[in-house]
Amino acid sequence: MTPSDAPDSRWSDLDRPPLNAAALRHALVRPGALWTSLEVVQETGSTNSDLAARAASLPEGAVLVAEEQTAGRGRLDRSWTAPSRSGLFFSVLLKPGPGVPMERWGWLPLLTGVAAATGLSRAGGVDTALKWPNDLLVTVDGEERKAGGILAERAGEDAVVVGIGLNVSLRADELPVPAAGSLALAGAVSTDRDTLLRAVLRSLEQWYVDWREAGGDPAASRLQETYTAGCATLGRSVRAELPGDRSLTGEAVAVDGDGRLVLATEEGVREPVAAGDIVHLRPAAS
Ligand code: BT5
Repeated sequence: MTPSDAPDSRWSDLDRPPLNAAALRHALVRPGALWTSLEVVQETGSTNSDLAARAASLPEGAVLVAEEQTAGRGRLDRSWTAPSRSGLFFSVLLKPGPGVPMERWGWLPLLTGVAAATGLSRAGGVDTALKWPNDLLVTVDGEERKAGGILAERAGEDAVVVGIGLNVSLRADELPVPAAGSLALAGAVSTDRDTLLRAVLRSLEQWYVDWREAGGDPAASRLQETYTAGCATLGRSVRAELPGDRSLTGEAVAVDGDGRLVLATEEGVREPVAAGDIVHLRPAAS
């Protein structure tokens, strides 16, 4: 092996420079801003777990970023894996407060998806689509691939920790599962992680503050329509794998006011799905 392709050589890191925590802090953490602190750690198990453990003692707006996670988590005890510095792995602490009724907190993962997609298209020059509820898709060689995932978890009475994992420079031979993709593989114009993280956090701040000011109303904050416009699941024939080993097949026709995916089944019934995994059965019409 030559030094440049030896995975553990220091030369291999030239393609994957570390994040610049001081510059990120300078750009994002200011008086009056949502973001109140930003910490970058070299390695941890899971940024969601770390932030959840500190949720009671930290103010809203804490951001924790890891260069590498050794026990990154997805939903339902699944894992999120990616090589060191190959992407962005971070969590934010949000405390929507009494102005947002708790039944609307379910919009937070969807809001985060909209914010990430908007930020990435602006800063990365890459088009991402949302797969309900929480995946960010990119197109690689004409195929939809998962380049990002979102995990929102309650932390005590008043807080939610939202974690984002995003594949930035992952190469084809590094993909953890065949359905994965990365911004680089999708032809992003920028794969600079500082730039991308700044853009995603700025966008998240804007969407979250507007949504909170609207009392969490997904229509008034235009969240519902923006999610709908960016959602690759809508208009598709899908299978919803539901809790308890049940499944439901139909056409995804809407995302309702509670953030649920509404399926029109063959029996002509409209069934809202609140939680579950969605399998896209047919490719998008376009
Ligand atoms: C998710 O779960 O997609 C949410 C992932 C959230 C990860 C972030 S990283 C920062 C923060 N700290 C954490 O510990 N977690 C959050 P889910 O929809 O359950 O999808 C998990 C599935 O995605 C796995 O079972 C794999 O099939 C697949 N997967 C794992 N790693 C992947 C990757 N790097 N790229 C694409 N797919 C991946």
